[in-house]
Amino acid sequence: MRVEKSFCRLCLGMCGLDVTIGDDGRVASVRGDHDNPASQGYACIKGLEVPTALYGDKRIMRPRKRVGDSYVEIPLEQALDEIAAKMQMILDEDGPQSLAFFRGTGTFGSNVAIFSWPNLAECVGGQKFSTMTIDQSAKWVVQDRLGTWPAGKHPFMGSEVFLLAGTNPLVSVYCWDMPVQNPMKKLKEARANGLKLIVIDPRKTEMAEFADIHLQLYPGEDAAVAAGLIHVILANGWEDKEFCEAHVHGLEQLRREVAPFTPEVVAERAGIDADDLVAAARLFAHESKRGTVGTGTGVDMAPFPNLAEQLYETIGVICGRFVREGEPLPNPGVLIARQPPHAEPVGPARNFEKMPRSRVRGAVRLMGESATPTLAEEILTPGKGRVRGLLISGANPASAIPDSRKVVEAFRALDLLVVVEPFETETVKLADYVIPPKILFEHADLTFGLEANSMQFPYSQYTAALVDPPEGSELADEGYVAWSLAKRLGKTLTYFGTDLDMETPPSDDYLLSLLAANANVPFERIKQEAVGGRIFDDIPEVLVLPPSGNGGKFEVMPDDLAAEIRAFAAASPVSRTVGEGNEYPLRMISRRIREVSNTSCRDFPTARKRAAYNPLCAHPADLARLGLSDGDACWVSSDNGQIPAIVREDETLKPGCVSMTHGYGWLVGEDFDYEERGSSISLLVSLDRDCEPLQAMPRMSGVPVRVEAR
Ligand SMILES: Nc1nc2c(c(=O)[nH]1)N[C@H]1C(S)=C(S)[C@@H](COP(=O)(O)OP(=O)(O)OC[C@H]3O[C@@H](n4cnc5c(=O)[nH]c(N)nc54)[C@H](O)[C@@H]3O)O[C@H]1N2
Ligand SMILES: Nc1nc2c(c(=O)[nH]1)N[C@H]1C(S)=C(S)[C@@H](COP(=O)(O)OP(=O)(O)OC[C@H]3O[C@@H](n4cnc5c(=O)[nH]c(N)nc54)[C@H](O)[C@@H]3O)O[C@H]1N2
Ligand code: SF4
Ligand SMILES: [Mo]
Repeated sequence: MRVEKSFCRLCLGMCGLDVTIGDDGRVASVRGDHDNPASQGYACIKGLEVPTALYGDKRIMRPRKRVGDSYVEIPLEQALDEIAAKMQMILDEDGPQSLAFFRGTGTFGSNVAIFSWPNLAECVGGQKFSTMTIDQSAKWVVQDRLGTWPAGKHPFMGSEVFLLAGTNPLVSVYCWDMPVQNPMKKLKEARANGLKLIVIDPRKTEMAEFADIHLQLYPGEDAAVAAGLIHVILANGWEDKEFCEAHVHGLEQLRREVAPFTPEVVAERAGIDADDLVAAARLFAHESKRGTVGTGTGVDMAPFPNLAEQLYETIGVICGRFVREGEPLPNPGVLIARQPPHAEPVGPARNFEKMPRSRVRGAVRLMGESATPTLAEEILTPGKGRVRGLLISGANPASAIPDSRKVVEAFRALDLLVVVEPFETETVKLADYVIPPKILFEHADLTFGLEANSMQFPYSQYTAALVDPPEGSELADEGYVAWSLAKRLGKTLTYFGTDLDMETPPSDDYLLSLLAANANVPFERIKQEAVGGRIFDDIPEVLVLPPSGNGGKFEVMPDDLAAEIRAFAAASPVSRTVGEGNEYPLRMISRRIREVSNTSCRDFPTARKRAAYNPLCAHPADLARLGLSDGDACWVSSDNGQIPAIVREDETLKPGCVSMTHGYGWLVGEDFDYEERGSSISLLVSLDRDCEPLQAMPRMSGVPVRVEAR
């Protein structure tokens, strides 16, 4: 028996763990590491059950090849030979655009894997897809057309005020703008130091419980609320005039476009109180000087995501809520050494206008990625460049992409479907080849993903591989899969600008050392000193420099945004299309729960016990009107499909809104029992209608639905 330090990789929290390893060399149990300086003992229920992930009966132990409706196990090298031969055939016949590489949230589980698929796509010339374009693609659009401040926004810790819209980090352990490790502790510390919180969410969430002001809006009305906040700020002169003068372009256009969004108009549209809106604007812009805005999936999955996201960001911009000249960066960077930035914006690059648009639907490419909502159509639409081969890593798109009926139909039409995946999933059921990878404590890793995402202090953790893969298994290193496919195709794989030696397979440690090539702390020192997680407080401060004079300006009302805000103003407000007398009187929103992560961890013991199926949560007032009560069986229908559910009464929801957790159900077309596996809300969402035209983002929140007794 021995106890080793490591970290969980089931979500981006990367909580520090004490891992107890038995004499049989297997992980016996884990617990939160109280000595870890970032997560400070926290680990959620999923993390505590990782032995199930490693040794449960849903783990795939050996590579598979599909034969008809069944599969056979084959050696890894044979699988890689056959996959490479099929890739080559597609490349020869149709060119690189016919190969697509899809990366999902499971690659957060391995910081080598995060880069393997994009790097492989690049060396082959194939199309890159990821879950980002069914998640928070609006954030990429906004960076590209508003501009950015290289020194970053005000950090959460030390702020007087924070506005959080459409995010619930206390459950999701995920937010771009708030430290997420042990989020409750961080929140309580910040509150004790005087932080005031504004939460904008249709549900009184775990986060909203802590809010000083909670604006409980209808989903899809964020653009109205954000425009209303800007309207009140500008009307009262609460903006940072000096900052706007120096760094903002288009303020007068902004003032003009938000003029119609008076508190009364916004209150009526969004179903909130006009006084609360004004109070929120006052608290944020007039009564506080430090603190900014953070948004989550709620904003980016509802209608008008680009507009709403950009207006929220604009609130921080006009109030100048950025790390300024002479101030130190909150995180000088451990793995990603930060250069001293100048105190000025980088103006909008509008790169999305420069890349060729997609073959179908004309969707833009963001950060070099094709739009995932168009993937099914890319496969189903004949013609040159049709996607014929799809290689997936760390994702379960047969369930996670909305409109799974269409997605599954498309996946069945592929000539080659490969998935690198440790567990039985819907996508595995469809795959021609399945390669199971080493996971968690079976491979070395770094907390690179955490630092790249939200780490607001100089923290890093390294873990070596602690245990061997289970006996009798043949599991792949994810870096090796990408390397050996590239090698078989006669290509050279590049990691962070370094061409790999294509004769000797790279070790995980070598790939991690490339990841740390620009680190402030040498990789060898991180390996030695950060095994239990460490805050490197000896890294010199990085101070923000004076403006160089060559900076750009934030564009707060470009023409495309103006067109969007006018279209939004002309569209029917949700408050007038919700409720009795409408064909679909209710609005469905997402509901993340601690027991599962998207389609993952569904088979862990606690999830099976507490959350085997996903109930339809609704406010008692709505249930009374529907003649339904807690525990009743019901149907939920949208204009795209119908799913079974069981009702759960929930007073935290805004009346008119219902919620269900996504990632449940099973493969479309296969029989299963709702009480065993729940329902897939993906079936309610359309990939064709109600999409944001620019990047084809479907309406995944605020979906109009009807609920009836079953
Ligand atoms: N209706 C609706 N649909 C949604 C959402 C919603 O809110 N509502 N949310 C959307 C969002 S935000 C996202 S990001 C997507 C998520 O979409 P996906 O990323 O496709 O969903 P996950 O279930 O997280 O899939 C991760 C997969 O990686 C596997 N995995 C775990 N560890 C490893 C590893 O170490 N290596 C590899 N290779 N694989 C591993 C897991 O077993 C799992 O099958 O779903 C989206 N779908
Ligand atoms: N336990 C668990 N953790 C997870 C995941 C999981 O599935 N389970 N998924 C992971 C992934 S892939 C991601 S991307 C992150 C997401 O992390 P978050 O963005 O924090 O996701 P949620 O917790 O779903 O919070 C979204 C909030 O938006 C609200 N909302 C819905 N519609 C609207 C709207 O129109 N406007 C506004 N203002 N709010 C709205 C919802 O009520 C909800 O409270 O979480 C990650 N962490
Ligand atoms: S929050 Fe839970 S699943 Fe995420 S890293 Fe921590 S223990 Fe793992
Ligand atoms: Mo996500």
